[in-house]
Amino acid sequence: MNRAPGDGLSAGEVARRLGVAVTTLRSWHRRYGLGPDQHEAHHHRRYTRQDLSRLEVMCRLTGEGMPAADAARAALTVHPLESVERPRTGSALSARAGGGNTIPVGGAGPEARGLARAAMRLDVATMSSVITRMIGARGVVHTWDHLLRPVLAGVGERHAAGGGLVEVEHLLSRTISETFAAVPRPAGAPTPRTLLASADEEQHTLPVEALAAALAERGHRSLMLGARVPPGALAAVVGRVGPTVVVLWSQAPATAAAGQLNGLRGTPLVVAAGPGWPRDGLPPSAARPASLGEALDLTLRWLPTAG
Ligand code: B12
Repeated sequence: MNRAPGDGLSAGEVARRLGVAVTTLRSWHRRYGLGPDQHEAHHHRRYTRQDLSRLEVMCRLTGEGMPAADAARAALTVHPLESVERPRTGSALSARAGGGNTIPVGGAGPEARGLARAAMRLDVATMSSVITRMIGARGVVHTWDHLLRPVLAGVGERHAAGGGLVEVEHLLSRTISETFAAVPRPAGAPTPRTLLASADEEQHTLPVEALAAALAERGHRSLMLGARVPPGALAAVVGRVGPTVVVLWSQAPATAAAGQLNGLRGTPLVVAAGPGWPRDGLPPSAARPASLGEALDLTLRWLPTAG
């Protein structure tokens, strides 16, 4: 949309611009007074640039996990209403913003709800800042378990229930990949001793990207082959690099042919990670972690202490 909001934007235009539902805008207006500043009787309300700025603050803060009432208060402080009486406080302000179109995150905290909202709005900047902040404050493993996993599982749940949300899933995945890749890799570390890959035809990679970032936090580089690694290619890299640890991710049984692990026999630690791998039929020496934390601990046990 090219028109500047000089003449005012309709609620639909504002909703599209901000990536929220029109019903959410109405609810923010009704509950918190974050509506169009100027309102002429018998005319549709038009949102000015000032109104839009206020709503942008509201979106950013709720995206970062701030409760809607607090975010509204902050938005009104940054860009106060000039010509309209500031509406109600108290019980109306403590109500939560609706929107209906949400990703379930179970009992996860406000950051997860904020990330889920930002993902629904396709708001990459907020997604990225929420994830980066938690990684900085709590580390990769905590961020994976308490922020990313609940939101990813919620996206999967919504998708399985009714299809759709593919664009949300893609953008969220890409943003997670980028934030993991931005975790600083230790400079001058020796050749990586850990090889990370997703199984043959396996497109899911985020869990191994999480492990690479968690290892980097502990001072270890790893070699990441990424998605859909054919067994021949995996064996070739193992032959060239001679890693101490190989982690192979399978998300679903369709990509979990046990034969892929055969070419890894000379590797001291082979980790068959992910829910795809069968309970039986894997080489007995293959480790089967139950979580990112466990996969990290297993791997670290085989690596020299990082200096
Ligand atoms: C993001 C995503 C994608 C992205 C992946 C992007 C990327 N770069 O990874 C894209 C869009 C590519 C994708 C594609 C597909 N996807 Co997908 N996807 C997901 C989603 C939403 C998250 C995946 C994820 O990272 N999960 C990781 C965590 C959140 O889940 P977890 O497996 O429960 O993890 C725990 C354990 O594995 C354990 N663990 C044990 N060992 C280890 C080791 C380590 C290192 C770690 C970190 C954890 C760990 O701890 C984890 C918790 O931390 C899931 C939903 C879900 N619930 O997972 C669907 C999901 C996995 N996908 C699904 C499907 C069907 C597909 C497609 C087939 C869709 C299609 N029709 O094309 C394709 C797959 C094609 C292929 N051959 O691989 C299904 C799988 C169903 C099944 N079991 O067979 C799911 C469950 C969605 C659903 N409910 O239907 N997907």
